[in-house]
Amino acid sequence: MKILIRKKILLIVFGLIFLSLAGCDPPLIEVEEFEYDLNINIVGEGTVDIIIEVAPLAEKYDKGTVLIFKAQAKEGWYFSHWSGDLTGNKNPDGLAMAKDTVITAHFFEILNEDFSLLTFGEIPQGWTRGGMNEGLDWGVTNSSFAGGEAPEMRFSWNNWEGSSFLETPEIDGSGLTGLELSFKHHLAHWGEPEKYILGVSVTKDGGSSYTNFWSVQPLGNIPAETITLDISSFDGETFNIVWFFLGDSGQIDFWYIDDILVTGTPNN
Ligand SMILES: [Ca+2]
Repeated sequence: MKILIRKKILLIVFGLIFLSLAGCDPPLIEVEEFEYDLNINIVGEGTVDIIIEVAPLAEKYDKGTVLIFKAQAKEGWYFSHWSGDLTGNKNPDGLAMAKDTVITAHFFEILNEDFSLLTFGEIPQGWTRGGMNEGLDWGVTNSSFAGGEAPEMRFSWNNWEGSSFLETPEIDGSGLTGLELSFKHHLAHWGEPEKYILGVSVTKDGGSSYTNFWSVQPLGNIPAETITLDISSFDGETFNIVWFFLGDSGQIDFWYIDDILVTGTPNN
């Protein structure tokens, strides 16, 4: 959003008031009013409402006009802070117009991954994959079996026995409480029951230790479903989330995952 009000100096001349006194110079009074540019920039996704405290909403902001800015994050996004002529993280916050003014509202996501804009076999930037076959059995594919919109993430069968994982970048949970993870998934099973485990774990020490939040030892196919997990034990922490396969990869066909979302509530 960008609001541009052209700076203008109004020179109002009151003059030529002729009094009845012949021969007097006419009195000249100059009144200057300043009107300033206001530019609002957005980083991330959200909007900024402007509330004017002492003047009606107008096209131009006079010197001294008090403006209150209210940042409103789009769903799944969070307000972080102001920068420019307004700083800090108070919301709403305001200032009195005293010069051309530029403010930036910063919004952030915790984690919101729908795997869009990726091509076959890729993983999102900053994510990692590893384990058996160097994790190359994980990759984006142009389908929607997990219940989201194509493309989606897919773990494919192979003929090794062991473990393989897909891991998010570091997620910054500082200043957040009530963290929750949700994702869609669908399992296309292949062979014998109970030959492998699918799971989700979280680590805050770079993989030295993991906390398991969900796992299943499938007996057969799992229809598309959404899994929601309370991961609030990681409130305020910096952490990575890991999806893992453990067991005989010849017994699975494909595991599809989509629409991974982490939400929480800001402390301030
Ligand atoms: Ca998707």
